Amino acid sequence: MATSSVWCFVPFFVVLVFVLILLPQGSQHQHHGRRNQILSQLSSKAILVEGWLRDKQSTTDAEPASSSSSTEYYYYMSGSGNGIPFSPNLSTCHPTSSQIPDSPHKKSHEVNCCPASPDSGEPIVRDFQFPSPSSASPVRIRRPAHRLALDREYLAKYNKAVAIMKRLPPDHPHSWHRQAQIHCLYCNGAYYQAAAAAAADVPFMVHESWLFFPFHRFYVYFHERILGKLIGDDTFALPYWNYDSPDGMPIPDIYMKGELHDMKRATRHLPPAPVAIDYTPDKLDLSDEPPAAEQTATNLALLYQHMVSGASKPELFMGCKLRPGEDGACSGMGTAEAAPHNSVHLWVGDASMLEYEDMGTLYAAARDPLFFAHHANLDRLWAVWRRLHGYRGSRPEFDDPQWLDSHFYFHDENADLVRVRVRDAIDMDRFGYAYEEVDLPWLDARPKPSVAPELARDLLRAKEKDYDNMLRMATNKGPWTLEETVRVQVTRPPKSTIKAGQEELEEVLVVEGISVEKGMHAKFDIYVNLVVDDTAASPKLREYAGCFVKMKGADVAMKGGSRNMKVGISEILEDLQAGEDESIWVSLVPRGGTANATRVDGIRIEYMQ
Ligand SMILES: [Cu+2]
Repeated sequence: MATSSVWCFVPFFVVLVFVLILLPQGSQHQHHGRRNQILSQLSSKAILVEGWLRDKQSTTDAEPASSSSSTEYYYYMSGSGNGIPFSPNLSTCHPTSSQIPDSPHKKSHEVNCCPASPDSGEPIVRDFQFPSPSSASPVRIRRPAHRLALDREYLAKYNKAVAIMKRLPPDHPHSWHRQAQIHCLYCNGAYYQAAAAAAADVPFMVHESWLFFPFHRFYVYFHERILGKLIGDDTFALPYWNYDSPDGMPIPDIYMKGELHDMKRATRHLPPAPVAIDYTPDKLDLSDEPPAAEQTATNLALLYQHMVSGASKPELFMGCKLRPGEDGACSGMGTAEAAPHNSVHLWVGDASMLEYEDMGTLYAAARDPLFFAHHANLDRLWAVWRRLHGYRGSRPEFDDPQWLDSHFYFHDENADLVRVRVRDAIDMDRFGYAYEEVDLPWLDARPKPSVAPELARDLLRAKEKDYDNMLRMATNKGPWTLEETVRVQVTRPPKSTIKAGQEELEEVLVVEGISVEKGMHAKFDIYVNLVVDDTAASPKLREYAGCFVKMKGADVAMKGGSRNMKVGISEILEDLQAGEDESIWVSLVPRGGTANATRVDGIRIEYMQ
């Protein structure tokens, strides 16, 4: 084993020597820092590679790994982000800011989520292994939180586990503090990417891309096992906040007391108010808060669009294909990350706090115990989405090694630092937990058009004349500031460009180059062929295609800081009888008080396989 390890390092050192020779010799000053940076990247990587090899050879029952050690070496040889795995460099942990100084509205504030003794000083104990199904450990059943109010035995256990966690020394990997900081580390850009030397200072982020669901699955999984370990109960399971069922929409009562309570929440959203999955932040006029029944209907209709109709393809549901380095950067959240994820975070957070703490901002969200119930439900919705869209077992949404071999690090219930890969996140059944089944009322909540399609056609034609001298001239190219609704006529690509296998193609509306002033949250809704007034428009109408929601603190964006939002519209066009039209009207309707901080570059249509 020792001999083979040595041989495996040969290519690494050859490349190291090459890198040193090839680094430009001119302007020494400038390059010196860069070179040191690269060197430190390489040496920290060497430690990881060593750990990787050791594990490969010492474990026989490990998952068959498609990412071989040679793939790891490929990092240095390619220098590009194509086809290589993607991970954070733990040795680069640094303080970051939650709000950025150039915001005229708010001051920046430094956030340091790094542990006092860095994780990079710890050995990677092993690669993730599933709990053995043959062992005596039973399946943990995650139940809907709103049904647990009377289960005293369970509540006592859950509260006790959280209490122990909160009293651990703050630097212990199992402490409540460190558990919450994980979100800050991976979401506020506290690590740089490890993938390529060229990416030395590109932040590693798990939101607004295809990493969102896999990362949070592991996060909740380890948190749950640690809680169980602290009370010596290997059946302990977290509850889930079942806000996609009418009875489960308010903040569950069990999170209103004891260790599960958090003071920093919006007081006007406490029970029995149902969650507003279409939440409009900064709404000052409380008098027009919809009745509970109406809010419930809105939530279900929105979920239908975000889970089914608008999310028929993995990229639409899960987010854009993030790759290493600046060139591989993308920032495009999936439909479910916009809402319910972001919208529910903002709805729970305390709007009187600078950043809507705790839940409304990334760095602080996981300080609220409700965070884990929120994310357990998202985890469950991912599993439901897979079932609905034909992804069974370990069939991946993206058959792409870059995604499958992307990895993160967590402390497990034994406080060992473990490396987890996206490919291991896919098949939920192997994790030893399951969700208690509930009805999915949103499956039947397919909305109806606001007016009969024939009438809508006439109304749109009349509007077309109105807009003739305005936006039609601007075609579909911005930029626009969303101070008011932007209405644009978007030409559909000619049918002749659609290739074979037409049934499988989804027509996708792409809102491009969304930029939000740093430090601000933002929301706008997207409608197709909207004929009613903006104030009457809601997700209960078939014309609703989706929304864009940005949480506070989600500012360490990718290159250029701009984002895309993609939503599927094939079924909407069918229901609006607009499937044969050459163009459609798209409305971006700003919601909340921060629209003047939101800009959009353009809107187009693409077809997605
Ligand atoms: Cu979250």
